[in-house]
Amino acid sequence: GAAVPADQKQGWGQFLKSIATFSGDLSSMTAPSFILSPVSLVEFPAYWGEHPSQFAEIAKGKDEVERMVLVLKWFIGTLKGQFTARNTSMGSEKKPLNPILGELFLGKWGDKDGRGDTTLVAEQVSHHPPITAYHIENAKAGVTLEGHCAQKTSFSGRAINVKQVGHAMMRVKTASMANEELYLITLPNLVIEGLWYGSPYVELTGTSYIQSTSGLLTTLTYTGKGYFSGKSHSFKASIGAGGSSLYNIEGEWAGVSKYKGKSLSGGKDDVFWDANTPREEIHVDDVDSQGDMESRKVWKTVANGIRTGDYDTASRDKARIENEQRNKRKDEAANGTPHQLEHFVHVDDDQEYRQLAAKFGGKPANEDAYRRKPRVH
Ligand code: 0T9
Repeated sequence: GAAVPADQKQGWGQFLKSIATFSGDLSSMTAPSFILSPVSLVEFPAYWGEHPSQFAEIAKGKDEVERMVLVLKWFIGTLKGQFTARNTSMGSEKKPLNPILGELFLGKWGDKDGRGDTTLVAEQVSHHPPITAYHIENAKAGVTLEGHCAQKTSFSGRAINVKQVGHAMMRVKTASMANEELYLITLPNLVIEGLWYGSPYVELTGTSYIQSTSGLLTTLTYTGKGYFSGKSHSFKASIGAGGSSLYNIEGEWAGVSKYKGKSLSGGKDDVFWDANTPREEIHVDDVDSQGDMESRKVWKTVANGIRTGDYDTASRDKARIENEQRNKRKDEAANGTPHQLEHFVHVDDDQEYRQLAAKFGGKPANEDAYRRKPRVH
């Protein structure tokens, strides 16, 4: 295919072969330069916040049913960014930079029309395997999202199958609500296709859930081209209570989706979400005023090399960073001073996850979590 530069065809073939025989952590593999992204995986949690108005709006739902519909709308609204943004900005899915332990991505979406500020704190809480923890908050609205993400990958011969490990928990609490509502959000599986042509893209598969302490459950199923819908990037969602469905939505998560039948406003077959709604980019400090662990500061030289085609400089600085990291870990082991997380605390058995999983028969029954450390005001 035309996507692989002539001088990298051999390297790309070798890379695919090594994926086939390699099990586990793809992020640590060396890939041909044409497929490298200058962006670290620690930045990815920002996709959850790129529709800050929809995030804040969740709190405006007048009851638990409206709030669940709004949580689903916000969730669907994030998918186009999460899974097609690299294709749009760089022509294909690309291999992100593998974050170092403790790497940070900090930023915010400013207030607009009184919706309040939305802040993001993301931290690489494990390097091997790679795990990113994140916390997104709109304090004014009373909406918080906290979660972590890791991936388990396998190769099918044609595509890379990615199982997302981890979950997200959304908290909603407004003055008019007696209790905080929790929404346990599980994550869909991915298939990375288009590998043989050197132009990878993501398709979503399987099922994911949004499970609320209110008793409401949303079930999402994802399909691609050639499946029953015939269209890529498709989904169906059903919001239900105790086995009966209240609202059904279907369509394309990177395009338009509609209610099937009754909609929240009382209409019929109304548009649910139009993914052409512009995403709002997060605001991040200038690299030069960032702290030493902040992602764009850490990777400044590498990212610049990748962007300008100076791959020698990029790989030299990447080797320097990796070397420094190895020495750091050695020193920590020798001194008995293990790395400390800056913004998160690891919990082995997340009680909130356990309760919600039990309520809905969710699997697994328990999971670990990373919780934002209490802040001193
Ligand atoms: C959480 C998201 C995740 C991270 C990425 C699989 C992947 C790393 C994880 C799951 C976000 O909320 C959503 C979107 C895209 C996912 C990435 C797509 C991808 O290809 C990478 C993997 C590790 C690779 O880089 C595979 C090798 C590469 C040659 C394919 C482009």
